[in-house]
Amino acid sequence: MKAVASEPALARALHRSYILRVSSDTDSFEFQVSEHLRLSGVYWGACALHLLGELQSLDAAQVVSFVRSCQRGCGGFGGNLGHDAHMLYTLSAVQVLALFGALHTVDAGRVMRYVASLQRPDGSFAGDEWGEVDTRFSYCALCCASLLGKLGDIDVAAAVRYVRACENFDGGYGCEPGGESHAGQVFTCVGALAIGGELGSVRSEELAWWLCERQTPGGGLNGRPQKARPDADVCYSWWVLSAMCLLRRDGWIDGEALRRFILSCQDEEEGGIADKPGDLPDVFHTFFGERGESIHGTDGVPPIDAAHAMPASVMEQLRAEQALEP
Ligand code: GRG
Ligand code: ZN
Repeated sequence: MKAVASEPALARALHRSYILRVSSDTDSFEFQVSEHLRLSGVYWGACALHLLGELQSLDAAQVVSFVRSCQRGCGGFGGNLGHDAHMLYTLSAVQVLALFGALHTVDAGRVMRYVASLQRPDGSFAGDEWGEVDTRFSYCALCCASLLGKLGDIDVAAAVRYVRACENFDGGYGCEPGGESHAGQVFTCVGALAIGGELGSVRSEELAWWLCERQTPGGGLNGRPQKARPDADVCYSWWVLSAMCLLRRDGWIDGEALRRFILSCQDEEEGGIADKPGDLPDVFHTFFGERGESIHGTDGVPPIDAAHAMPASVMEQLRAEQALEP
């Protein structure tokens, strides 16, 4: 009898070991080059472990203590110890604390004073005190405020107005008004509008067409049509798919073809998922690759709250706790 080749599957045990290895091997190349964005690395790694049902493999007290030690006097968080506060790392900090059920260990009002201080009169948000404005930061601000149950601390109506001004003729969104549509920015804008309660303002049909045209013949997703070649990258499983889920049109993507592409990017020997087949894996693409796997509940990856970029179970717990607060 002929041997039947086994179906490719998510290498769960290998990915768990990979994440634990790169989180603890402080001499490794990956660890050294990600020094400036450690807090986001902790978020990607912890979320990836959570999706594998392995969050308990991390020392919660140690992680929470590290996150808290990155908080600066202004209330925001830096990417690592002693680094300047930035909106990106403030969101990562809040997400990691939420993941470990430790949001109560920070003064939410203080964090929100930092976030609100970066909102400008036109409703946009700067990333830090140096003033770069981008819809990524609008998303970070709205997501932080929502996770902390403090949307009332920022001007949500103005924030939503600014994001809507970044919509393009193709239904997509850019980093600022007039900026080219890019799947990453589409995620941040649709996520921001979802959190701000204005998902209804998205031109869903046009945008969902634009998003599903990001799927390449190889099954993977790319970020924009203007590329010289249709270069698929695993992280677009997050940016494209999450926006599609929020628009309730994720069925427009060929999930099986996407799954095959993601599985072809995993390192079958050492664990981890890379951006493209044959590249070296990293924690960022491992998390986003697992997310792509969660689309049809394949490989036991649990559902995700697409707007907050968090496991759905964590969001349910958080909302239940917030409902009990006085
Ligand atoms: C909590 C999930 C989460 C996100 C926080 C930082 C952020 C908010 C969102 C980033 C959104 C974004 C702009 C993603 C794009 C990342 C990416 C692959 C950029 C590469 O850009 P190009 O133009 O890529 O080099 P392509 O693939 O188009 O060449
Ligand atoms: Zn990528």
